[in-house]
Amino acid sequence: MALQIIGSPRSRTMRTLWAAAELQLEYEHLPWSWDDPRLKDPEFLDMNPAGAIPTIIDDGFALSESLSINLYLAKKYGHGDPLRLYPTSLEGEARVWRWSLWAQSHLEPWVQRDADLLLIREAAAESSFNVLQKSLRILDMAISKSGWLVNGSFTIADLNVAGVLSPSRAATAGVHDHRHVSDWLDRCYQRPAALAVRERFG
Ligand SMILES: N[C@@H](CCC(=O)N[C@@H](CS)C(=O)NCC(=O)O)C(=O)O
Repeated sequence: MALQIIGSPRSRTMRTLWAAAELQLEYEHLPWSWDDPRLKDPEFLDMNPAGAIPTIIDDGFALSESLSINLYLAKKYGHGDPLRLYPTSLEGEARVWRWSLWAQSHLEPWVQRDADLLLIREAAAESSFNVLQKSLRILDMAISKSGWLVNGSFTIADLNVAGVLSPSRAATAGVHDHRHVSDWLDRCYQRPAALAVRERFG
């Protein structure tokens, strides 16, 4: 097969699959996802140091960057009748570049924002989970002494801390790894007033 297109259609590879369809090209499609470990193999990084999709191999020539791939494919296969995807004049070609570079610099940053936000969210979640575990260890130690936070009996301190933690949050907070906290939280939420208010207000 002369042309290979590497990349899942659920990625920027869709741009290249679309161009290939417009150009009526035959190709072999390798639908690797953006997180496919093969993208970080040394042989792949030799072709595309960014380790990203789309990447094409056309008769042994490897190229990445979706818009440059499309310019290449259109120039190679799409400048004659009836396709006319690539202008034949110098000026027409310059305008095609102009709009492609404009999209890359003025629209693409907004597209990239989604991926960046995902990474930021993951990093923030990991960091706050670590802080949470440290806080739960502190709480566990405090409760281990008398079973409650202040004066050896239930006070508004227990209500406030248990109220912030709440059973639904506790389920995802890893509270069960902290034996005293887990037991104390159950005792707090089993109190008649806690049961009654949850029964009434859901
Ligand atoms: N500017 C590049 C962006 C390529 C890119 O970031 N592709 C994503 C998938 S849409 C990817 O493969 N990410 C994996 C990585 O960067 O490790 C293009 O237009 O092709």
